[in-house]
Amino acid sequence: MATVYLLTGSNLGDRTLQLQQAAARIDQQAGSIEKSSLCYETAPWGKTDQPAFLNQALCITTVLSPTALLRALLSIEQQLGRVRAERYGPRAIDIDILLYDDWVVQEDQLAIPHPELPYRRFALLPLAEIAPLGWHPTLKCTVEALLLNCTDQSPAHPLD
Ligand code: PH2
Ligand code: MG
Ligand code: MG
Repeated sequence: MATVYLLTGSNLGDRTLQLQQAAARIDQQAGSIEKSSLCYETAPWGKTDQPAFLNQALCITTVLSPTALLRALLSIEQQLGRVRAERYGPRAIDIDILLYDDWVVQEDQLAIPHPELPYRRFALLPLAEIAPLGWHPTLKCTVEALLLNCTDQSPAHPLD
């Protein structure tokens, strides 16, 4: 059984509903949700002329391998109506694998830890809420330390 941290995100349509639907399907189809962060409203990163995102970090336990988990998550994105368009562009739902135990995976379609995690406050802030002591296996530091050292200062605020 692996412990995995995911990040869900949405900036099109009913963002709250889509994060809720994604979490429900992840729990049914990908692994059992053990912890979830608050939903954070976050400024768009990478391509700034698009609506603000809602992002949420989830901790799941799963028997799926990283590749099988990726397939399950892509299927859930499709079930929720995701249409793949431009890189970093707007999306109804995005589900990314941030950390998979202390595994390092480098394949064509899958890199774990998520390569951009250290540079993204919108991912580190919700992740640090549920896993401050989560371990980054290549940078050899905690999530808390990544957040402290993150140069991205884009606004991100928890919703209650
Ligand atoms: N996802 C992206 C690009 N930019 N910005 C925020 N705030 N949140 C995201 O989830 C996000 C983004 C590509 O996956
Ligand atoms: Mg993403
Ligand atoms: Mg993605």
